[in-house]
Amino acid sequence: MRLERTYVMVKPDGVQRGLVSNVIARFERRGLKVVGLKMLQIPRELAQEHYGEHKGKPFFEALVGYIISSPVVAMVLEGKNAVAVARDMMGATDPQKAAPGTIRGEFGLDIGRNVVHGSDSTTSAEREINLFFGQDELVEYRMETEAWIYE
Ligand code: D4T
Repeated sequence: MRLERTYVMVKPDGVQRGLVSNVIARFERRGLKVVGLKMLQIPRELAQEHYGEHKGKPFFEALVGYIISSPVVAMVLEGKNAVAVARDMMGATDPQKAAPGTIRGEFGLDIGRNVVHGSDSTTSAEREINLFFGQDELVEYRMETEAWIYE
């Protein structure tokens, strides 16, 4: 049985600050399986599509400018309840409100530099995975640790 998938991205500030390995390590340690992984510089059109729901909001242009300003690391993670689990691990959108121990709660101070992105629903996850990854870039494989992560 294939478990839930989510789209996660280390944003430009996370890459520039050398936090990529730390962020990925947290998800791996939790038991989420990396099934897609790549670095890219997001084209403006893709950024506008990704953040389409925020079009027209006062922070939209700054948000798009920030996300295309430097490379990001995009990944697809798979696991039981992956969408909610990854969001919980990231903490609140505003790092000032993110709980200590979460990614944003440890690494961020400003909502416009919040280090990571994670899909907020399974519907968004499917949309975002298809925006950033081709089917040939995603892998299906079994990890021997699965029996020790899941009952
Ligand atoms: P992302 O999509 O980046 O993972 O963030 P969230 O899912 O946690 O939060 P969101 O969609 O509400 O916001 C998207 C993105 O916009 C930035 N932002 C948001 C901002 O700069 N100013 C704001 O007032 C808000 C609400 C931060 C995350």
